[in-house]
Amino acid sequence: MKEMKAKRRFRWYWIPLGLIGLILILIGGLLAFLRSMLPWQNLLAATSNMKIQLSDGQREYVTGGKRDYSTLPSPLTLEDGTVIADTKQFEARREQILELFEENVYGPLPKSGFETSFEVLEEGEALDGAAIRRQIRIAVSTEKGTSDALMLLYLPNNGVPSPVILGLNSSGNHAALDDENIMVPYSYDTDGADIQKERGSKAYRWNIRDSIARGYAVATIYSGDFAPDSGDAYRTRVVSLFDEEEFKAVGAWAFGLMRGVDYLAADAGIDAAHIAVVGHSRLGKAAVWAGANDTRIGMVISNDSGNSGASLSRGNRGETVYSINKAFPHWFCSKYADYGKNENELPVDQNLLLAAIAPRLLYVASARDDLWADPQGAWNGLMAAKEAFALYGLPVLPDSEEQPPADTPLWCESMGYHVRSGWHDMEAADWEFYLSYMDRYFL
Ligand code: GTR
Repeated sequence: MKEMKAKRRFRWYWIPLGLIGLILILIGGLLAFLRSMLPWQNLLAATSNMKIQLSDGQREYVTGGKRDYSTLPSPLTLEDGTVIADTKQFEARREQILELFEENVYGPLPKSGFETSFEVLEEGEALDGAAIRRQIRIAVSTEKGTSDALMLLYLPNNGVPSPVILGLNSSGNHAALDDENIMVPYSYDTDGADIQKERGSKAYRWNIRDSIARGYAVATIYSGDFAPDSGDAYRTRVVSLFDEEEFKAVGAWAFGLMRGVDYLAADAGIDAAHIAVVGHSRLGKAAVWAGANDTRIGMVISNDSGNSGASLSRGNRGETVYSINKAFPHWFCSKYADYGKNENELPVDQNLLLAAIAPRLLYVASARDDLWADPQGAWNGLMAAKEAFALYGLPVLPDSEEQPPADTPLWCESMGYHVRSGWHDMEAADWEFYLSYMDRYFL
């Protein structure tokens, strides 16, 4: 009798059942936690980071429906209702826009109190004689010290000053092309890295061979040489030269791009009137911020720059101001986090930053499956920026609530847009559009 009772008390399947129950509770807890951070629509968009393909219905759920743009600021209408009527007034508005972004999003960008110097460390023929490779040490100094970065530059070997495309990379200069002469960047962590294997591993992202063949120089610098992309490490390089607490990683990358422009504008092999800046994703945010600030940059290319890049914060799709500040507090000034879940209170939105690039050329590119970066929000950002370009008498893209279909670029004399089919990346197909656009409208 006693034995039977003991048997009833314990059954073997209680263990798996208990485990399943525990797992369900944990999953439920995790979902509740995630949901407290982001709406389902945005959470579903995050699956694009794992390259999980959504069905058409799910995609419609993520991207469709009404977006609240009722408080979207306008580039040409000030808060008090004043309408900017000419380009002279817009120049002042542009300054105001840049200040608002310093104050609320990216933090201050140092404009004085430092010196930049250059040293060509290495030079040689490359790509079977089609190019000249130059590697340049860019040093920034203040009274607090010096911080350096290594620029890799390929120029067409054609004896004429070339237009150039400059961008930061996140995988090291040596990943940009399979060329054993490429030096490893100063701050690149070589611990456990197989440099030989990494050489050229991101060549598709930099398109150097093809760009050279088409007459364009390409320059790239490792973003970590200006600010390593993590926690407090972002403070260890160029940021450490300034006392400014709110000089953060995206600001340091934009500052770095501008120091790259300092060099390029002085290199006799470069046509300084035709300097384009490109950036993918987080480095696309930096490219847009640099491009808005630095009028020496003749064309800005945003590749999948997403939230805090070309995509509007209002409307709240994909990545949000809340989630980006939670995940990457070292990217932005601390005040930006106050607008998490509170985008409508932001005195700016990304359309104003795009407008600050006018009348220079602006190209915004998205990828169809990159829902986290909110392609539709980038299109809406461009649409809400274009009045600034029109003010300069430039033709702008026609009004449309819908972005164009995949792989069908829309171009005009002031701006270009395409949505490439595929995932979050910068690929040969993107470059094909960029270079063809540049052939036609930049040169
Ligand atoms: C994501 C981040 C995006 C984007 C991206 C990237 O994790 O949420 O804002 O910057 O990284 O840089 O690839």
